[in-house]
Amino acid sequence: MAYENILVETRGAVALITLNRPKALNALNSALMTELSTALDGFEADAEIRAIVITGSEKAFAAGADIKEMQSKTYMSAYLEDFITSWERVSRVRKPVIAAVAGYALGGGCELAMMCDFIIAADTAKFGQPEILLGVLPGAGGTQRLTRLVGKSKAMDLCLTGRMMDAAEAERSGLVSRVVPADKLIEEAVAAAEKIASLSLPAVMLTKEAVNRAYETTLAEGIRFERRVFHSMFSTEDQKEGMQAFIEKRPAVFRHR
Ligand code: CO8
Repeated sequence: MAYENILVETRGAVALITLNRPKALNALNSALMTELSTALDGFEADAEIRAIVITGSEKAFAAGADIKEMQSKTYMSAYLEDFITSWERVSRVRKPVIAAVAGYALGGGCELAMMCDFIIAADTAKFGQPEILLGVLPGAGGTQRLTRLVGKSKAMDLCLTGRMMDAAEAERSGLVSRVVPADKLIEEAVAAAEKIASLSLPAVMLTKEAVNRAYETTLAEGIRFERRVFHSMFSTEDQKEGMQAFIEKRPAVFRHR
């Protein structure tokens, strides 16, 4: 499929999606988000793909939702079209998704990165929820996911002042998993994705599901879910192979089943 607002490529079992509206700092409009959803649908269904990286340009992961497209919306048009709900496809992807962020990740850009499983940031990255400066508030999970990730005080600071935080502050506060030199960002993110893609796909997908439970339920329920899933792992071929390989002191060859 030919895309106009994203670039897609595959590197073995890893899919790389690059947001590509350079003239608008990758501002997220409905055309781009529809293409992103279509690409994610395709990679989710493709058995050869076992991990996905989403990135932007050196200057911007994404500078937010497209303000020019959004500006004329009314309450009714936003409500009737359920504005943004269809933009959350990435949060429903079952395979692992890494955000590789350089430059601006603002507003919907920061929210999109937070919908991924984890964020690897270039040392040039700048995160923020500047919606308040536009007279609105974050609308794609910013007040919720950011608060869970960095805590109330910093989330309030960022959402109420609209200020940006740099990569070092983002790492310190738990928003990003690691910071790498900008010229190594894609290499590092793809290497992390390749590592994950080399592991047992059922174990990876169930690990993702179990970690996400931590955000949706009580500790006791989360532990119960983890225990049930852990028990079920003993039914997989990959568990037999992984443990046998350890005992035989050889690398495991997972068959993803
Ligand atoms: N929307 C539309 N166009 C944009 C956006 C945007 N969010 N950001 C930048 N652009 C455009 C500019 O208008 C400009 O276009 P033109 O050359 O035609 O005037 C071009 O990109 C380059 O931008 P600048 O000239 O402003 O570049 P600077 O380097 O001077 O500044 C900044 C970079 C600081 C990033 C600045 O562009 C900026 O502040 N952008 C807006 C950031 C913002 O407010 N983002 C929040 C938007 S609201 C939002 O995201 C709501 C969330 C909705 C949910 C989304 C679901 C995933």
